[in-house]
Amino acid sequence: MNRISDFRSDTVTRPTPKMRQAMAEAVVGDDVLGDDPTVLKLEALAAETMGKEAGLYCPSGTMGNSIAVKAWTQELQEVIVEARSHIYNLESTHMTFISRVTPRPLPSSRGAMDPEVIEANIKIPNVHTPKTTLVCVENTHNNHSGAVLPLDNLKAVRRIADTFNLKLHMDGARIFNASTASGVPVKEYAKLVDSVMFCLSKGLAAPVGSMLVGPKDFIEYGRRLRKALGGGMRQVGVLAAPGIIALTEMPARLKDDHHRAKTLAKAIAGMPGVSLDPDRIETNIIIFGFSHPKYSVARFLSELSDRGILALATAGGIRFVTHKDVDDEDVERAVAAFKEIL
Ligand code: TLP
Repeated sequence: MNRISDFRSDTVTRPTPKMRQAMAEAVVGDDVLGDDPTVLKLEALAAETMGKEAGLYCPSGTMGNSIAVKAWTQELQEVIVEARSHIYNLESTHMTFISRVTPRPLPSSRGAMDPEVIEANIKIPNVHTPKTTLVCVENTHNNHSGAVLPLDNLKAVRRIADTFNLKLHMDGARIFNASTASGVPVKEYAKLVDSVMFCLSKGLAAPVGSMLVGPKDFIEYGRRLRKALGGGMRQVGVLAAPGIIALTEMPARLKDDHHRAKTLAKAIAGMPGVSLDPDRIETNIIIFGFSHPKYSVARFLSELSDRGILALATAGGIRFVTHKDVDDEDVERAVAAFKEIL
């Protein structure tokens, strides 16, 4: 079979043999009844890792974010989001559909919103306007090419949130990538926000699942919301077991993904049609603009695919993501395909 180098996302990572073994051997109960020991262990571990009171195992990152927004808000309220954030653009409008709140998208510098602009957009309710009650930040920022949210910016946003009595939620789908790149421990990020959602099923390679962590009463209410959204699962310890391995053993290897992303970015920057500054690649996501006289984005992706290289079109151009299941040879194959086509 011809080799496929799959750079579409770190969501494509397959469970490791150790994860599959753990799935086979997982001790399970009924998690809706609250007695699946493996899920309880994962939830406690997630809370402890982030320095929060409690954790909730969710089927997806989207559900974790949906629960957080719903738990922190009420109807007739407004939520400040970053204009290119995943929670605003890529989660099927759950803010309006589930929480019935208005998202207020704000511009940013590579995912970091200006605290003064946030402050200027906080609404005091009157008969015309909703009340602002929540700010959502994303770290790393997917659509800003995996940019790490600067700690100083997060601290400044926290100060605004405290001043105006707002909650602060972090979509930390890739918070371990952020921590790996910046050297800032995940707990440092987490202590500046009220809740964090992070994914086990991206670079950490678990087959399924994301964690929501925060205060105990928030998570207790979140558990009810998860059930209402159809996310209560029964013998789900079989999925939590690889999640424990993801959380404890997989963060250490993310630096390899970052290194490969940098190598790939340096090699393709400057090729005809590619607009990319490799210095901006901090983690495992490369987004580059593509404009070529001969190839549209779709045509170029199809040429790559013909050579066994998979990537995705995105708002800013084309996205390549490095992860556990692409190695140095895959990077070399991708670079060779670029050279051949362009
Ligand atoms: N991102 C996916 C796609 O939806 C784009 C990907 O391939 O990167 N927050 C962030 C920052 C994300 O990147 C994602 C998934 C989610 C939340 C949602 O996670 P899931 O897919 O588990 O619902």
